Amino acid sequence: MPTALVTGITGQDGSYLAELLLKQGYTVVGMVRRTSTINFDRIRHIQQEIEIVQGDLLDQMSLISILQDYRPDEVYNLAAQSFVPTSFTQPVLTGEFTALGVTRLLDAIRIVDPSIRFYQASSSEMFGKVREVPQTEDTAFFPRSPYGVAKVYGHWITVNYRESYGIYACSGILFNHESPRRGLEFVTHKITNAVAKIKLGLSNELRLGNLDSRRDWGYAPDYVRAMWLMLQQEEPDDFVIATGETHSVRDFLEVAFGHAELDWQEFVVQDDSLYRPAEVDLLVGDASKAGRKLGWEPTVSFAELARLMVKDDLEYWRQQVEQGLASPATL
Ligand code: NAP
Ligand code: F7E
Repeated sequence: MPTALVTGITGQDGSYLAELLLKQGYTVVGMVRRTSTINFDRIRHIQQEIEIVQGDLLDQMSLISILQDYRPDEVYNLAAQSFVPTSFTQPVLTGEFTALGVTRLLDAIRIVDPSIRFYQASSSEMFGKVREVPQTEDTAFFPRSPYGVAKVYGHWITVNYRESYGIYACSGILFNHESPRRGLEFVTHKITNAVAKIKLGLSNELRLGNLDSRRDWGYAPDYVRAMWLMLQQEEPDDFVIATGETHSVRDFLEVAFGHAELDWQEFVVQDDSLYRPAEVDLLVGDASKAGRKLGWEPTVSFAELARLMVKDDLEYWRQQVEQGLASPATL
């Protein structure tokens, strides 16, 4: 049975990827950083089936030791400081995790076993102020945040280790992908969580920043399938993964509030403090290369994505109310 090491296993994508790899018969090793309180919410249901090991992208020796101890066939590097606004307030830390962390891991692979296959979680944020529409693997990068800049570094160091040392290293340029497991600070989950609370009388306001920016939003479980497919090919390569559709934050509000039969305009307050120093206005990806070479296609539509997230948040908050943990009185 092959062994896969997943960094960032406690995150949205790490948890879905671990599920997929377990189904494929892999031994799954998840790297987690040391925290004073355990944050395994997204992997609790599979915790008994995976091996958890402590390590940190900031600590080179921890990476080398993990590779020596577990001898993985594949490494998926999903760990990062992934929230764009935090990258503006903590740009150096973001560079350490999200950029240099990739080099630390690639160098550990080069030292321990260069036959290990490597996946790097690159991002559509690298396109930033887009040079063409839609964006492909050949579109020039123009990042608009310290996060985007760090991901450009991670992308090119992955390409460089492939070319310099012959490592089977792939960079997946993934556009935004969401799910009920998405962090609550990201705009889709922030919205669907607010829809549920408003519907149940637990809240009456949602503060947001720029409603005009457009994103290509897909469903996270579809996107982790693409990661795995990239590492099963004869030759390593880089792929854009996207739905090919773009929608504004306003469109998402319309659909998400609509699913709960609410009018978003009655509840949304625009808050200047939530605007970013530099914005990415329009993203839409062309995943035709992934379609051709990997046989990959998205399966969940924009409206369905919003619906399933609203449904999950409604279920969560209903349970909280039933258990007396939340009530309209606390509004
Ligand atoms: P996420 O939910 O924010 O998860 C990030 C993971 O990285 C968490 O498990 C976190 O651990 C871990 N981590 C952070 N710093 C670390 C460090 N120094 N050492 C070890 N682990 C560390 O992100 P996601 O949405 O699953 O995204 C996965 C990856 O894809 C990220 O690299 C992200 O930048 C990239 N990406 C995401 C999207 C998207 O739309 N979701 C699109 C393109 C690319 P803790 O639980 O301890 O915080
Ligand atoms: O913002 C606007 C905001 O934070 C989307 C990460 O996974 O995807 C994600 O990055 C848009 C932006 O995602 C709020 O200005 C308005 O234009 O959900 P987001 P992101 O920045 O696109 C990429 C592909 C990654 O790689 C990243 O790791 O929504 N927006 N009002 C808001 N965004 C947030 N978070 N909160 C607001 O209140």
